[in-house]
Amino acid sequence: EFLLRDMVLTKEQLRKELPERRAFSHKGTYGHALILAGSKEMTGAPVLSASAGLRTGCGLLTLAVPESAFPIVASKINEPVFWEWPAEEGRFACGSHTLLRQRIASFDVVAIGPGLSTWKGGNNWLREIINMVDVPLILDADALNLLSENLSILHEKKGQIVLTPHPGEMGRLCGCSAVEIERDRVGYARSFAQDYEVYVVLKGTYTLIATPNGKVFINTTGTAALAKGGTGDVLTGMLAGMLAQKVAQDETIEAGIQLAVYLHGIAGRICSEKSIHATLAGDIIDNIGPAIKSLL
Ligand code: NPW
Ligand code: AMP
Ligand code: MG
Repeated sequence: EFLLRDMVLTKEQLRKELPERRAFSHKGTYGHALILAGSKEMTGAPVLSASAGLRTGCGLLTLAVPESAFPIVASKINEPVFWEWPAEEGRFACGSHTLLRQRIASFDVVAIGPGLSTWKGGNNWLREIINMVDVPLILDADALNLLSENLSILHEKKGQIVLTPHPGEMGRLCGCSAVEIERDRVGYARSFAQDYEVYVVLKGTYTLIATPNGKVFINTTGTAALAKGGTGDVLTGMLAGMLAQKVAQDETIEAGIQLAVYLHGIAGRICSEKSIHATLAGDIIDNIGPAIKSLL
């Protein structure tokens, strides 16, 4: 019981980790995040992730979407800079390797996955990116599905990696069912994190954060108001937005991951005060500010 209490994320511990907002600063002080998201059929997910990232406080955010989805996505949101990615059949295609490598090197954090969909050759596309990125890399949603075709590409990583599976995605990664994952959440998250030396954020009613060195933290701020399409895409954006600030200030990513997960739950709780049924993913984004404020 004592051990369990130690693992639960608390307000007292996390409020010290909030990135400062200093008077003498500018957008460059707070980091530049890159999010690769969307496909022809899923144009909402990139918008949710990008808005959530900016609301969480990063200074700059670039949103890369396949060129086929670009006009729709760009018409929905003003704040990110866009990267129109070469597309094949509405999905991300491999571009010029040298150009890609050069451009990707300028970000403080990269997130891939919301609304990507999956396609033949997608695992190779992901492998190229894993090989190029030496800053923290967040893999979510379809990036996890592409990854599960061949997990060994994780061994080619150059920087720290954060995976954010829900139990269904975790089951695909581990080659078992979501039900089996739910029976031993701590066990699956901890072993995967240690075996592949990555952070695993196993989402659910009590989201777990397993670290590469075997620690596990539990978040209890969530609410069933979050049980709605798009809330995971919001979490991915929040992780990118938080880690961009942490990395720009040269700090470890562990506390950044904890903060994003904790605040996502608090934003959900604030929404649930109005209605636990009617909350939309976009409402979670609108309440990131109040959630941060509640920590101060
Ligand atoms: P079941 O059968 O429902 O109980 P998928 P996805 C299981 C994008 N989105 N506990 C679930 O089980 C995402 O970013 C785009 C237990 C089912 O088998 C992705 O790119 C939106 N089981 C893409 O859609 C808004 C759980 O997992 C499977 C579980 C597909 O993502 C929506 C479902 O997962 C969406 O975010 C739990 N807690 N959670 C947009 N507006 O553009 C899930 N499962 O097949 O990976 O589908 O998560 O919807
Ligand atoms: P995704 O399935 O990727 O859209 O992610 C859903 C998000 O909502 C994750 O952060 C989950 O932890 C959270 N969530 C979903 N249902 C609940 C619930 N009943 N209680 C707490 N958090 C939830
Ligand atoms: Mg998701």
